[in-house]
Amino acid sequence: MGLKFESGMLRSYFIAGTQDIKDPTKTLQEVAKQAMEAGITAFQYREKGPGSLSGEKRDQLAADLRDMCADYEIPFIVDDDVDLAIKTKADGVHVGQKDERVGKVIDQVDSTMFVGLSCDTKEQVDIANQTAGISYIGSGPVFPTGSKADADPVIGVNGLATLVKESKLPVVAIGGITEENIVELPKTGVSGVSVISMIAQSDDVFRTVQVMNETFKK
Ligand code: TZP
Ligand code: MG
Repeated sequence: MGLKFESGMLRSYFIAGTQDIKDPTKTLQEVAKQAMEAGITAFQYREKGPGSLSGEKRDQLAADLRDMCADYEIPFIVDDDVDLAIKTKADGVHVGQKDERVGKVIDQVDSTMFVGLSCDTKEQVDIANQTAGISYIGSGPVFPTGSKADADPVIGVNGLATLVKESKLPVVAIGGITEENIVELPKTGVSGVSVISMIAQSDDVFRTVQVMNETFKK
């Protein structure tokens, strides 16, 4: 526990909650374990939107996923819930611009927990550059996404490249990334990609993770 942040963790970053597993024959634990076995470099637990769990069920699932990440020595990151992050001794917590203010989150967590922030404008990146305690930025949606109902407008590959240039922090791309369009992303300077459906709905998780890791080879 308490893995120290490094930008290599952003290479193949899988984000998911129960709502993202659409195949009724699979569980999130099964898909997450396959993804870890295949070599994802980070996992974010994001239980949000229609079909998501709450209360005791969510807490138990978070604890299970936390343990799994520890076994595979990859960071367990909690989306937008500082209390859950603290309770599960998460390695990191990720917040968006509409979530709890990032300054407050940085104050609440101890220095061993890293903080990620979503930024999709130059102004937001500038503020992140000046805020001590942020480890990385997530930028997007790069392409149209079906996984977030309230997603901001698409920024495109050029928009992403502009934000990377502006950022002093490592950037991970998010939103609508597929095995086809991922090839467009290394040239933007991002450290890697964060994906929901590309893995959660993959017909071959091993192949998918391999594509991610090959695209962002060390
Ligand atoms: N934030 C911006 S886009 C997005 C989030 C959480 C959803 C990404 O999901 P997908 O399936 O990889 O497009
Ligand atoms: Mg959020």
